[in-house]
Amino acid sequence: MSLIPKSHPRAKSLFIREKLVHGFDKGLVAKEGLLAQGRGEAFDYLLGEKTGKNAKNAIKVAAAQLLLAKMPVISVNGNVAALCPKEIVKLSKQTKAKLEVNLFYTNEKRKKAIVSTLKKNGASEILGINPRDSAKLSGIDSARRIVDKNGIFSADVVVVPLEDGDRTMALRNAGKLVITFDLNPLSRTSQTASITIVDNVTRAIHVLIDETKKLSRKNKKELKNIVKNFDNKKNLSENIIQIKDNLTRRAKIA
Ligand code: PTJ
Repeated sequence: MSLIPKSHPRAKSLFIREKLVHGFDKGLVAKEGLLAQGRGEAFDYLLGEKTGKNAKNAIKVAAAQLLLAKMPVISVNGNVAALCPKEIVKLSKQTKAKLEVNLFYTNEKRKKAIVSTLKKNGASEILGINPRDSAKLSGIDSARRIVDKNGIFSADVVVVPLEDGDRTMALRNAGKLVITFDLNPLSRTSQTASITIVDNVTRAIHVLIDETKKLSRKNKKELKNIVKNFDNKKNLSENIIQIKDNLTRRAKIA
């Protein structure tokens, strides 16, 4: 039972934290994943803890891009499996994206726990677990270089939520379009991805699911028009300005 009263002024944030701690206790999350959440929380606070217009804009473009993809793949790590497993499976079904477990702090036991959680939440096929299907991504030294030849290795669009800094560039250099969720607009992943959703994955994933549903009625030409004019660097810069404006407002009140 949760010790957090629903009336607590920071209840929402504390519930997310609790999800991650439960995920750690169930063997899904790396210890370092708890710290990663802390860094995310700090940026979330500065962004105003809501899905702002810049995030909504990136989400719409990401939805269009996922629907245009020939072979989209969603990469799942420990934090994502703990925070939003049901939603990740839903997104994969709605966009016909494959699911692949790919860990930075690789660990067979944790992989199995993640697979079992995804299956409990409705996933049928999960890639990244059969060593016979593994392939190496070049330009990266971490365990994340080992990918599935039927998944990330062959994908044209890869979704990498809450990513450490070293893989996005390698994926881009391999010619893939990369979509990430990252609360830190300054991170290497944010700066090198093709589409960065600067928002808490626990909020943004719902908006992305709704958006893919809405856009699934559009034709290819209309989807391409949505993607065409998106400038990720500009969107990131607007997110940084959003933080600056929030701070300016708070400084005035104080
Ligand atoms: O499960 P593994 O072994 O693959 O490891 C996963 C972690 C997250 C530990 C690993 O990828 C890592 O160390 O990531 P980093 O380098 O800490 O980067 C994670 C990024 O995600 C940071 O920029 C955080 O600000 C951001 N972040 C953290 N929590 C959230 C988030 N972004 C969106 N939503 C969140 N809830």
